[in-house]
Amino acid sequence: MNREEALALVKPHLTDHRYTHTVGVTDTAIKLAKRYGANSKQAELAGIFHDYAKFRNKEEMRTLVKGKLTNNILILEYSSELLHAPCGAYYVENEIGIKDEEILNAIRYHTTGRVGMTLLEKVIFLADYIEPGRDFKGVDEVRELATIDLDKAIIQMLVNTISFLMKRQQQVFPTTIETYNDFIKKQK
Ligand code: DGI
Ligand code: FE
Ligand code: FE
Ligand code: FE
Repeated sequence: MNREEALALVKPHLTDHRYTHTVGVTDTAIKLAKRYGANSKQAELAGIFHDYAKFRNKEEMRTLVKGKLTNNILILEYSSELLHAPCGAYYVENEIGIKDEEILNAIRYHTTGRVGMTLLEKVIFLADYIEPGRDFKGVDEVRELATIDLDKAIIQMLVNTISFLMKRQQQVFPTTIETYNDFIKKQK
């Protein structure tokens, strides 16, 4: 599947704003892949499809988690924003037909990360945060770090995200904390 075919498949599932974000993530992921030695074709497809399920019906996704994705059952106790990542991986495999487990994992873990992330997973995780359309507080510092050190950039991204959630007194999913701890441990 080439870029244009993939973009045409994802577009009907997204708003214009989310489609622009998707193209931004894709191009950022390709750049990060080239900089850090990941496969840029995998980065391209993972970027294009990472938010495939962003606007899927939440009840449909909760039912999917309770049925076929019971490994992810804990997310039902947290923000409904977490559903689109594992459910997206499932839909991309079954509706789009992508079978590359590395691409599917990059989609699956793009919101929370996980312990022991692969290079491709890191590339998508970070690209989602720093793509040019993002305007989070502190994003420029992460963009700067991203040119120098992938793991350091991800640590700063996680500090920002976890702090953001905590300042708003929102729940933080345990995997997000575990991901942060895993990166910190590996820095030492
Ligand atoms: O889908 P995007 O908006 O492009 O970005 P994303 O997939 O990283 O989703 C981020 C959303 O998830 C954001 O609104 C914050 C929310 N969220 C809720 N709980 C958690 C969380 N994000 C992380 N990383 N960890 C959480 O525990
Ligand atoms: Fe997302
Ligand atoms: Fe993200
Ligand atoms: Fe995204």
